Amino acid sequence: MKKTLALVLFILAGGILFFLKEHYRQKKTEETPLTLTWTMSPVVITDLSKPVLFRFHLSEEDAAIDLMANMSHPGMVPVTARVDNLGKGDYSSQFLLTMHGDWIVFLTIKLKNGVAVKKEILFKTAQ
Ligand SMILES: [Cu+2]
Repeated sequence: MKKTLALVLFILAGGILFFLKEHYRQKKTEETPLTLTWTMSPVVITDLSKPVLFRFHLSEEDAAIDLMANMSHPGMVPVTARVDNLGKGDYSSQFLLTMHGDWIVFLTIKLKNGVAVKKEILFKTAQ
């Protein structure tokens, strides 16, 4: 009888520990911020007739990224472009800029867990 009780308590304690561990892990994942680094090529944009290549690195692999670029002033037609997944958290996209000045790239990043994160990148052309 005592042995059975000890066994039940042991299993119960194990269950509680497992629950706490899972709960803690989930919470930690939600609080982990998504990091994004990026580069553009060319670094100095002078010629608008050639596309600009953007490379993104995310702390998350295999995200689905929607890209829209627009200028900081109103009245422009936004530019959209495909974002390719290069693997290991690397992504790339290239598109033509329609005007010199200040640009904003809007990224909508859909993670594998279904969460969507929005990021913005600011850059300007040489003129
Ligand atoms: Cu403009």
